[in-house]
Amino acid sequence: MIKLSVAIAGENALPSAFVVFRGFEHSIQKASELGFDGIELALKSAGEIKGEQLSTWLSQYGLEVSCISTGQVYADGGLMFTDPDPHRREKVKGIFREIIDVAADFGQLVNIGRVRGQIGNASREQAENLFAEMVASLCEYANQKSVTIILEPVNRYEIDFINSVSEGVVLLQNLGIPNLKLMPDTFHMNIEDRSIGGELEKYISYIKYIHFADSNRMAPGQGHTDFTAIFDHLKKAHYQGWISLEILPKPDPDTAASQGISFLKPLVEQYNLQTQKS
Ligand code: LER
Ligand code: MN
Repeated sequence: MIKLSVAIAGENALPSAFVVFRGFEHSIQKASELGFDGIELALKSAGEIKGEQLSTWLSQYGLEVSCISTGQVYADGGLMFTDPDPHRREKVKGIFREIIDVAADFGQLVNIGRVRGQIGNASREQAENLFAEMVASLCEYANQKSVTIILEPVNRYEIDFINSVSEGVVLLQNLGIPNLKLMPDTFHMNIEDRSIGGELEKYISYIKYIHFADSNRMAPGQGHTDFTAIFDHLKKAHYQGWISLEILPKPDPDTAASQGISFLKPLVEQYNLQTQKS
């Protein structure tokens, strides 16, 4: 079964936070009214939200947390796993541990996107070692709490390593950590990968969660990505899990979200009907 989610953040999220709606309660209500099954919580720190309050809103509006995403940890102070400064790496590790604690109660998935950082002036080997060290430590912590960490390949114009899904797969194969999986994003895949549906199908065993945005980062249906073909590949691969709408809030958040859900809902309903039968 596929469930649909939408990316949201708190009211004080940075302008660069990559979400459709802002303000936790408002966003949860909107997502519920539009017919989403869940919300993807974009946090800069665990302190932004109280668990009890979140539980109340989720049960009031009948939604789940699909995952906690962490792009703002990077955007908010430039913290990153590959920072050469050990103090800054400790800081980002602490923030991530607290976010993992939240995910233990909500969603059991935490993403690593841009926060992996850049290679920058370091060597690739140096950056990859720092990245691997941080990921191993965080996955060990997350494993005790039944949380899976999902690494997002991000296109070359935003980050300078782990751009394609196939690169992500090689990295996962090298690291061999059971609770480290991939979170492909169709927008980045359109730039970096050989194909979208084909690669998703090929690497499905590494994939735990998918971001959906069209080629222009608008709602699916507003660009030239062939989502029907993507669903066909996911069906062949028996994908079960979340698809999360991570799009530009344009022309405005309400329009973007309703364009997204009205395009995706019939495809997901059909998918779920057909996959239940088979
Ligand atoms: C985060 O999920 C993402 O896709 C990044 O491109 C945000 O800039
Ligand atoms: Mn994404």
